[in-house]
Amino acid sequence: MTLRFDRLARAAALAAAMGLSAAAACAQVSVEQPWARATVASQKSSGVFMNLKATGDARLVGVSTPVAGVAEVHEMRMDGDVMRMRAIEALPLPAGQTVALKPGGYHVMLMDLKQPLKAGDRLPLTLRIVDAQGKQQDVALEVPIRAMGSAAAAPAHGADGAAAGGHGTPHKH
Ligand SMILES: [Cu+2]
Repeated sequence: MTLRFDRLARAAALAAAMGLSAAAACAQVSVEQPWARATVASQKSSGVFMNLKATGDARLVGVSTPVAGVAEVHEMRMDGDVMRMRAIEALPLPAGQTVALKPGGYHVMLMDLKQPLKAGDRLPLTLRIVDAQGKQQDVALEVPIRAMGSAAAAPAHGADGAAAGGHGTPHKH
């Protein structure tokens, strides 16, 4: 009788644990304030920025958009006095924490743009998220395109818009 009760209790505990892990596998990722930097005609690259928050531990492992030949997640870091950026395999999204993609920090890099990004338009962007259980989900966004990151960063007459602002450092991979 004792043994049987014990088994039942274990079964209940197991069910609870499975319930919990099932909930964790559905980690929801919320995307706030996404925006993409508008480009001028000759410009072939730009950045997309947003705040990401996952309900459970997850990672951003990829991005894609039909408007660019290449879309990558980049980080920026100081290398001596030079700010450099490079592609990263995955951006960790710890549970409950807001991870900011912003000029001068992590960002989505669009290269080989097939058309200029016009302020006021939107661009489709898909985020590929993998949670701690390895479950993959795609989050589709319509990202507003804006002319600038902030008023201070706006070039008055941008022969090359990329030359101004936090994202303007030369691209070095
Ligand atoms: Cu970049």
